[in-house]
Amino acid sequence: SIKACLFDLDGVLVDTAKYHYLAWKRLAEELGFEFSEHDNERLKGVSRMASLDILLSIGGIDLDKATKLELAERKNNWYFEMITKMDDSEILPGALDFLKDCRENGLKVALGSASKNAMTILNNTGLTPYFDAIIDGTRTTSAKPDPEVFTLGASELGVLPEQCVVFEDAEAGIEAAQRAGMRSVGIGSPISLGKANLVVASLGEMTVTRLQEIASV
Ligand code: G16
Ligand code: MG
Repeated sequence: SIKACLFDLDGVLVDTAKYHYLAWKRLAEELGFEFSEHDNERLKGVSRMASLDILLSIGGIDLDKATKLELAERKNNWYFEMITKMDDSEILPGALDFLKDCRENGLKVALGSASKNAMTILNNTGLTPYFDAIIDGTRTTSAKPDPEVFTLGASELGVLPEQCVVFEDAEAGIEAAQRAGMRSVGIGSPISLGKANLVVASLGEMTVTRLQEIASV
């Protein structure tokens, strides 16, 4: 049976994508090109430096490593300024109730995020106490679709991969879950998340009862 839930952060528990977008857009404008919300879709779930590479390719710009590190730091400073103002009103619909439901039913809960800013976001939204383990971008070396973030989460919780369900809004995250040998629930559109065991529009559609149904597939 299912013993643990592993949650992605951005797009599953909170909508920080809008802040990432504003910060990347500002950087693109300073570099002299436009960066649309449609372009931003390509950055979801992707690490900071990989996001910068995508952004620069959209602008047709080639830069050396040192300049790239400097630009990534500038973007992160703008982003950090925005997330320090976050509070619990920015938790996505249904997320808090489902986290409580998991804990009340004795399930273990872990975070599996690519973000190096995850602790700031969890603390500002008051979500930190709901987690038994927190795996974020400061603790991993390989980005999703590599399974590292979820494999580490399961081992820290003391559960087996087949006892875990991963909640993800990104295709790369669903693939990471599969490569880790875990079941997955996609949050968003069935078109892009078709490989998940179940796709829901938000965590508002999830219950622990529904979770055990996934275990039988
Ligand atoms: C999040 C976002 C990505 C972002 C990445 C790294 O991942 O979805 O857009 O590029 O974290 O964030 P940071 O620059 O804060 O380290 P996740 O895994 O929570 O969806
Ligand atoms: Mg995400």
